[in-house]
Amino acid sequence: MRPKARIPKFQRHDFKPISYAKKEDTATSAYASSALNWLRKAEFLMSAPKLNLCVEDSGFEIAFAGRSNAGKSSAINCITDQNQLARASKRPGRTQMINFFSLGNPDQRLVDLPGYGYAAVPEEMKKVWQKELQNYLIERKSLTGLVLLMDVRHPLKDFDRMMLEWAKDRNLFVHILLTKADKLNRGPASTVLLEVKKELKKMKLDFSIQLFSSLSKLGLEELAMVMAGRLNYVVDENGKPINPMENTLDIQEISLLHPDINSDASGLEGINIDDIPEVGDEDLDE
Ligand SMILES: Nc1nc2c(ncn2[C@@H]2O[C@H](COP(=O)(O)OP(=O)(O)OP(=O)(O)O)[C@@H](O)[C@H]2O)c(=O)[nH]1
Ligand SMILES: [Mg+2]
Repeated sequence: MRPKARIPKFQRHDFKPISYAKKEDTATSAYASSALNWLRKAEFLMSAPKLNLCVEDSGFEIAFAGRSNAGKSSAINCITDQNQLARASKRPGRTQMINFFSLGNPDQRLVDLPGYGYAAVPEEMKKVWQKELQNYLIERKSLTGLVLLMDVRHPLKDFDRMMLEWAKDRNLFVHILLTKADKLNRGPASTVLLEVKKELKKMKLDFSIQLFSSLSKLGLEELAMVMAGRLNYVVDENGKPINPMENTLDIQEISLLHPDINSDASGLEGINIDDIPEVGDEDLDE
C-alpha cells in the first residue's frame, strides 16, 4: 500500500513567526499556486454594518485592516483575481461596512474592513464605524489574524502602531503589507521595508512583513501563502482541500487559534477614537 502522503508542516498553522520569504523550492511554489487557485474561489458572503449582524462566528477569518485608501479592497481583488469583488475607489472611505468573503468554504473567510482615519465622513457616522470596528476586533472569535496594510510611502502612522499593539495583546498574528510598492523604485522600497522591520523590532513585535503592489502583483505569491497557511488551507494527497474544521489540531494549536479573548482583550480597551489621525491630502492618489 502506498504510504499516506504527509501534509508538509508549512501548510498548517504554525504559530511561531513564519518566514514567508520566497523559496525557489518546488513544494513551496506548488503550495503557492494551489493557494492562489483556492483564493480565486472567493465569493461575497455579506456586508454587515454591526458586529451582531456579521456571519456566524465560527471557523477562521483574516481581516484586511489599515488606514483609509491604503489599498485593502484592491489587495483583496488582486489576490482573488476578481476585479470587482471588493469595492476599491480613489475616494477614501469607500468601504463602509464589514464585508465578508468565503474562500471555497464558509469556515474560511477574508474580511474587508472600513479604513480608519478618513476625515470626510460626518463625525457621528465616523464614531459609529469606529465603534463597530473596535467591537469586531475585540469580540470576533473566528478572527485569527490581520493583514495590516500601510502605504509604503506613509508607514507606521500612530493608528497603525496602535493596531499592532492591540493585535499583540489579543494574540492575533499580523502580516504587514507595504502597499503601492510600484510607486517607489526597488531600492527605496527595500529601504522602507528594512526600516519598518527595525522599528517593529524596537516595538518588540514579531510580525511578518512584505512589499506588495496590487498593480504590478509584486508579493502576490507570498501573500497567498500566508493567507492559506493562516486559514488552515490544507490539501490531501490528491490535492483536495481538507475541511478546516475537520483538521486535527492539537490542544495548544487550538488554544492559540482561539485565544481567550475575554482575558486577553484588555489591551484593546480604551480605544480613543479622537486619537485616530485623519487622512491627509498626501494619501490621495488623484
Ligand atoms: N499605484 C497603485 N495604486 C493602488 C494600489 N492599490 C490600491 N491603489 C489605489 O489606491 C486607491 C485606494 O484603494 P482601495 O483599495 O480602495 O483602498 P482601501 O484601503 O480599500 O480604502 P477604504 O475602503 O477607503 O478604506 C485606489 O485609487 C486604488 O486604485 C497599488 O498597488 N498601486
Ligand atoms: Mg476599501
